Amino acid sequence: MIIPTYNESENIAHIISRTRKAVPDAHILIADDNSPDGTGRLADEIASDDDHVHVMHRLGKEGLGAAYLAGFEWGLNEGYEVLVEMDADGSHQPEQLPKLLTALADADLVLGSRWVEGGKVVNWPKSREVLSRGGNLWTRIMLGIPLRDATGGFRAFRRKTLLGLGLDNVASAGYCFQVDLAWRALKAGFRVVEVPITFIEREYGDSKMSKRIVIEALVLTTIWGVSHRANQLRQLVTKRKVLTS
Ligand SMILES: Nc1nc2c(ncn2[C@@H]2O[C@H](COP(=O)(O)OP(=O)(O)O)[C@@H](O)[C@H]2O)c(=O)[nH]1
Ligand SMILES: [Mg+2]
Repeated sequence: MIIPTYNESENIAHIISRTRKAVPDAHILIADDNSPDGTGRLADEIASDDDHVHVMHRLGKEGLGAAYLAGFEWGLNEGYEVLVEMDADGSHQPEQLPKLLTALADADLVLGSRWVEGGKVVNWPKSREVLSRGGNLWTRIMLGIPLRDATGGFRAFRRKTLLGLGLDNVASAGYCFQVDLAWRALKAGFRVVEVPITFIEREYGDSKMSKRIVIEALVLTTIWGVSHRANQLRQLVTKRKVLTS
């Protein structure tokens, strides 16, 4: 399980202990971007007493996407068969991970989903809900994909799925990193399944969401969508030419 952290000193110990209890066999990698609040040091202390906890110290804040890419590379090199993404702030409940892992038996990628039937958000301001629902609607329309929650970050990948996504040229950093990976999985023909989760807004620490992250997501999904549609149109025109000639 890869847990990216930036200034999560109030959450780190609790999320690790909950995760260890919920899925005792799982190994945890904390991918910390040199948090000024000492999250990395706290993680080191926990790791020194627990051989299932590992810590990756990165040089500085580079965004969620970069931290996950580094974490995936580590996990793939270590030979793990399943790699999981989860936030550190308690929004994703490790107690729900077994449900995701069960679904992975018949899937290549399982998305914890707030917006399928049975999924929920708790304590989210209306503005965040509107942003998430709107962002997902936009993504569905632009990319023509059937996913209800393509921006979420509680996910389980099979090793072969990650290896088939072409991670070398992923450049997106914020939410659209999650959209990017889900879309790549669909385009590569992998089975992507959504499982309802209850997302609980953090009690401690601050969200790192910013206007920049939202704009990045909007701009990139639009560019991807337009070029995808242009490709579809080109293929259609070529097919028609072949048929009429
Ligand atoms: N390593 C790393 N982790 C990050 C970065 N930005 C956010 N995170 C982590 O990603 C997870 C989700 O971020 P959060 O701020 O809670 O986003 P929100 O839930 O959308 O408000 C948390 O565990 C954060 O600590 C970053 O730049 N680097
Ligand atoms: Mg959060």
